[in-house]
Amino acid sequence: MMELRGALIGCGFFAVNQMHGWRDVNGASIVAICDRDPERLKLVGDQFGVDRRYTDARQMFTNGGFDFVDIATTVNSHRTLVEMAVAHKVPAICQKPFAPTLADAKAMVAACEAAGIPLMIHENFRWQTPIQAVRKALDSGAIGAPFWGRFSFRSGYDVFSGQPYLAEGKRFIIEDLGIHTLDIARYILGDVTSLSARTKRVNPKIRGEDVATILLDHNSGATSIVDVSYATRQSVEPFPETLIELDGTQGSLRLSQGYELQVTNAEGATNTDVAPILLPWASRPWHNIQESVFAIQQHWADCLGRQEETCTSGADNLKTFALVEAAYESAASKATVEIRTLL
Ligand code: NAD
Ligand code: 89Y
Repeated sequence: MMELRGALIGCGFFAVNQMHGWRDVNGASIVAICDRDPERLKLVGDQFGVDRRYTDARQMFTNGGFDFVDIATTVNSHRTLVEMAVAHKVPAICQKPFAPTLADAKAMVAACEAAGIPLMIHENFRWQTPIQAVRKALDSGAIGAPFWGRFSFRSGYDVFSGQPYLAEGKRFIIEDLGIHTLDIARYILGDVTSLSARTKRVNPKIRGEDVATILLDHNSGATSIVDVSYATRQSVEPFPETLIELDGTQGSLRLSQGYELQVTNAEGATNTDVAPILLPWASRPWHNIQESVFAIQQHWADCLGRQEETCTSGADNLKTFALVEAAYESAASKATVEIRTLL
C-alpha cells in the first residue's frame, strides 16, 4: 500500500495524541505541521521529528506535497481551514465540535461534496474498545431488539487545567463532551427523531453548562437518555468512561465502571472485561480516548486508500451535530425539538 502523506494543523493539547496515533497508523504518516503559535510548533515538531513546519496554514497548502490534512485546532477555525482544504482539493479530517453553528457545518459538507473531497469528523468515542464491544454484543442478537438505553458520562475530573478554553465558552458540556455521548447513542440505537433537554451550571468558575440530561426518541422506536456531568464527585473517578445500559426484547446489557460488560438473557449472565489497551505512548486515565484516536485515524487511512466513505463523515456527523443544536434549543425553550427541522 502507498504511504499517505498527511499535514496536521494545530499542535495543541490534544494534537499530541493525534501525532502519536499517526506514528502507529499503517499506511499514513505526518510530513508537515502547522501552528500559528511558534512555541507549540517547535515543541511538537521536535518531539515527532517533523521538519516541514508552518505558522501559516495558507502557506502550507500553497506549498502542498501532502495527500490529506488533519485539522486539530479548536472550533472557531474549523470552517476556514476546511475551506482551504477544499480550495486545494485536499481530503480533510476535522476535530469535533464540527463548527460553531449547524449552518457552518452544512456549508462545510456542501463545499467538500462539491469539490469531491472526503471529509471526516474526528468523532473518536464510538471507536473506543468498550463501545465497540457493546455494538458487537448488540449485533450478535444477545439481547434482541433494544427498546431502551442510557448513555451516561458523569465525572468530577478537572478538564480545565489541560483545556482552559472549556471554562470560557458560553456553551460547555453538550458541545464539548455530550457531542460524543450523543454520537454513541446514535451509533448504538440509530438516528434520532426528537429530543428534549435540561441543563445546569453547577461550577461557579465556568461560563457554560456543566450538567445536561437529554431524552431521545430514536427512529427505531427506542427511547434513550443521555446524561452528562462534570460536576459529579465520586469515590472512584470514572473519567473518561461512558457507561451504557440497554434493555432489549431478549435481555439486557450493562457497561459498568471499570470497563466491565455484562450481558444477561435467557441463557444467564456473562461478564467480559472490555478495557482498552494501554498503548505504549498512552497514559491513564486517557488511554481509553487515546486508543480510539489511533483507531479512527487507521479507519481514515484505510478508507482513503480504498476510496470508501468513513463512518463519521461530515454528512454523518451533521446528524450528531444537529442533536447538539437541538439540545441547546430545547434547554432554552423547554420544548421538544424535532430533529428533521434542523437537517
Ligand atoms: P488547544 O488550544 O490546546 O490547541 C489548538 C492549537 O491550534 C493551538 O496550539 C493554536 O495555536 C492552534 N491554532 C488555532 N487556530 C489555528 C490556525 N488557524 N492555524 C494554525 N494553528 C491554529 O486545543 P486542544 O485542547 O488541543 O483542542 C483542539 C480540538 O480538539 C478542539 O476542537 C477540542 O474539542 C478537540 N478535542 C477532541 C478530543 C477528542 O477526544 N476527540 C479531546 C480533546 C480535545
Ligand atoms: O474535549 C473533550 C473531549 O473531546 O473528550 C474529553 C475532553 O477532553 C474534555 O471534556
